[in-house]
Amino acid sequence: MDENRVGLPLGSQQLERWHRDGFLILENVLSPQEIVDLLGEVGTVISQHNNVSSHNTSQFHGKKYYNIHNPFDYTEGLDYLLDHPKTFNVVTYLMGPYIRAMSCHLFVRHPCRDGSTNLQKFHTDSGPALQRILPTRENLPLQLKFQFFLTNVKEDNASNFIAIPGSHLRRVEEHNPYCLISEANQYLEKGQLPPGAVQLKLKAGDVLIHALTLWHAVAPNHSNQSRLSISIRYGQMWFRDYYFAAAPHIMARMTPRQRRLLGDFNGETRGDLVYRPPEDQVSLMLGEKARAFGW
Ligand SMILES: O=C(O)CCC(=O)C(=O)O
Ligand SMILES: [Fe+2]
Repeated sequence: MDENRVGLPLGSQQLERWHRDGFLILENVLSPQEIVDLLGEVGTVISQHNNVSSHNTSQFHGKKYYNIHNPFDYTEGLDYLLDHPKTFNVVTYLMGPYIRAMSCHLFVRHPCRDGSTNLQKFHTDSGPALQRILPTRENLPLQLKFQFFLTNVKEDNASNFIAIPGSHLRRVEEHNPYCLISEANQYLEKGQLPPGAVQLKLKAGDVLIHALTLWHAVAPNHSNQSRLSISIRYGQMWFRDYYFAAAPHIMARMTPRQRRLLGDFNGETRGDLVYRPPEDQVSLMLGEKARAFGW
């Protein structure tokens, strides 16, 4: 298929890398002005969330590395990331139209020398059962995370996302309720990286996509800059949300597509099944791309 003619959002080499590695970096997604604006919004979120521990993960992850839940509660300036014109085509191309946004998190990674939190250990996302459901090329992904980087990560040990390329297809042999992977973490305990692990380098404005079964960890941050990024997790629509029931006043300000992504069917399910969305689901999510994307 001529992907330029039909406007497919990923080229065949990118798609190949995605399937092979379990992650993909989309470069220069955000414009310089968007980065400035989003950093301003992030400042608002950090100050307004006021360190209330039920609004972040600092009780589990510590004061240096934590995730702020649901930043839409503090500003409307991030709403558009849900269906950002440059990423949403990729989301729907990979996942299809029957999806929802399951979470939005602000990841705060301050300078920090030690490596003791679970985030810094190799893990998979989304729990021990999904750890045992490996993706295939033919199947739609169950979930994907899109992470918008707002600061540069150009050196090693600057809070890099560490990935083991191809590990999304590898079965984890043990059961750990936090999905920690001891066969990889034993290297970290010796101050080493496991074989094949890479500390990813990204620029502010790049977006990292990764599969939930990718073995990944976060490097310590020996730089003098906090690493800031915003993560949106998409799942097939029968998945649950993560800390993420958007309040009615937040839904009210959003577009119909953003509301639908947050699980609002406007009372119009087809039949009596909660996961069967209204007739316009495909056109709302894919618009004129529906046929080219195979729907
Ligand atoms: O900070 C990152 O880049 C990744 C965080 C992470 O792995 C997680 O929240 O599960
Ligand atoms: Fe993770």
